[in-house]
Amino acid sequence: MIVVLILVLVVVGSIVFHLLSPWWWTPIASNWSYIDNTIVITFWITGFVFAAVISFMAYCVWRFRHRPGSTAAYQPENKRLEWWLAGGTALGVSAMLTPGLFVWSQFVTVPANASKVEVVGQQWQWSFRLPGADGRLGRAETRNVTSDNPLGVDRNDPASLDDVVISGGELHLPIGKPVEVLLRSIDVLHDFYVPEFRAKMDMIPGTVTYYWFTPTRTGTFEVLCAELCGVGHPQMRGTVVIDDDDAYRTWLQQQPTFSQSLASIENLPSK
Ligand SMILES: [Cu+2]
Repeated sequence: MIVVLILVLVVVGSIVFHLLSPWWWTPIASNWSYIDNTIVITFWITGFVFAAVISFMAYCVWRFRHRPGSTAAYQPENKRLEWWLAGGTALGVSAMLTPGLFVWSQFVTVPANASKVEVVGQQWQWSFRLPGADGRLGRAETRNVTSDNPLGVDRNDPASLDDVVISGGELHLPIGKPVEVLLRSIDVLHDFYVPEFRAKMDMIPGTVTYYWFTPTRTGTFEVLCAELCGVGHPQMRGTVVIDDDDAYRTWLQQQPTFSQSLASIENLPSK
């Protein structure tokens, strides 16, 4: 009887813990409520299956407990039951996977009016690059990386010169405007993750991955690296600030362009 009680407590305790848990999601700050919806669907399905399986176990332990004189029946096959189980499992798995396919296609279909921002991961800091007045990011290559040019921006590409490079600092973005995030790594795998944006993606050396989102709330948000990238991985934090339009413009005007930073480095007396 004690086993039955423990099994029932496991079910009830898990549901109560889920409902009362203090470790729920951070309040959302982007358009990706669809991603939350898919996770909620998964919680419902896995939660229902978990509760059903454990409750069935509890029932069997109680119903088929040992009684003197009763013997076990042996039933090696039951076609009907197997069809039900296989069909039910297929249905549950499809219900969990299908919404994800729709959300994924939205996640990587960038709206035409999205502005661009480049995020560069390296052991163990975040850097950012904005396209500047021409709206275009200049070419960048890991082989161009030097201490003066930490993102490897191509100096010979005219589109690079007005780019705004933020090396190891804060990224600001305006509220309510869709932004395409272009992800690059100059050493190992990283993953750009801001929990409030509900969006993340791996950054792979040698290629550019991307997604988009629209910030829906002003505030300061912490960037985490969501891909184990070496001993400094837990310290690989950054900051994204979502501003209203005025504050964003003020901030942007204070940022030096790539050509201005190059000029100030070349004018240093030590060079
Ligand atoms: Cu990392």
